[in-house]
Amino acid sequence: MAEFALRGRRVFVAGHRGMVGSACVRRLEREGCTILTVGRERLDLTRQAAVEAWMEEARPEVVVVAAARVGGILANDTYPAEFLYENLMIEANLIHAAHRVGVAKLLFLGSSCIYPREAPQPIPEEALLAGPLEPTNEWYAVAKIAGIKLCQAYRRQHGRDFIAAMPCNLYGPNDYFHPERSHVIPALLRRFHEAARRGDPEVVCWGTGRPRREFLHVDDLAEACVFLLRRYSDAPHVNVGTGTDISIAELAALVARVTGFRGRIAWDTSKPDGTPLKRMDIARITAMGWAPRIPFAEGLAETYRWFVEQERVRA
Ligand code: GFB
Repeated sequence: MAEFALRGRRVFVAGHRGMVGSACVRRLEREGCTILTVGRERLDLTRQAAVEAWMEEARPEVVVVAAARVGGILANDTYPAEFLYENLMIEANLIHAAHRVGVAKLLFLGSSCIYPREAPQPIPEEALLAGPLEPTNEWYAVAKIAGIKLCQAYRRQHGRDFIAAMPCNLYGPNDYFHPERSHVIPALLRRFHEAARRGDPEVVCWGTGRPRREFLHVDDLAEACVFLLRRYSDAPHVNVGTGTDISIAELAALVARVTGFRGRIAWDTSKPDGTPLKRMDIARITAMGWAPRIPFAEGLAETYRWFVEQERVRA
């Protein structure tokens, strides 16, 4: 397949202020393309007419759909309407508008939570829709599955080069470090950091600590996004991850070390565990020639330094 050239193209990164979108912008800056972004104060992506008008004016040739309502296990479980409605609207508006203005290439980003709760490990792309979803994030998952299907539908009916990538759990700079609403890494980095500074004897984490998760640094994902934009043009979605996982208890111990917390780690089992296992099979993307580069311990320490610096600036 001939490589899709990004140089000189008008590339719209939807969601450029988020962790994924900002990493894509940083990575695309090295590609010699014109990066288009728009803030939420100027464009509400859940409004179809506004999205269509913006796309007609901006005329992107490439679109990266990194905009989404995201959050950790508790946020997903607490705000099902927002997670389903907003994600459906954002992706439907962007994908349809991209078709209307004749976008040459679109990359849609989903999540490993699209797979059935009891999917075989490691999870191959073919496991999609083969069984019931994990209840804590089925709303988000259903929206993301619809996004994959929208890409496939526009490809099939209109010949559009719309592709989809499914990353595992992500972390890195520009993550959302909220104690309740965020994903496990930013939540624990904040909690352990604050406990270490106060000299608390104990930190409480959620669930049993037994679930296992696969974590990819967002800069590795951004590298994969550029790789797929250039080299991939097919209907099936593509898993993006490291192919390895760790237990949440192991993660908590690592976070304790990184943040200098020396006390006890306790587990609040009234909080949900979520999917027990969700390690992805990354054979498809590795066969194409992509591999993750950032070792987890290094990425975690760097993310912690980023967080500490943000806190210092804000104080
Ligand atoms: O990162 P997380 O919220 O996402 O939680 P999921 C991962 C695991 O960490 C769960 C445990 O087993 C949590 O119970 N955990 C322990 C904690 N302490 C904490 C804490 O303080 N905060 C959080 N958030 N978790 C999300 C989906 O599921 O994964 C999204 O809800 C998305 O839809 C994302 O797909 C990638 O991996 O469980």
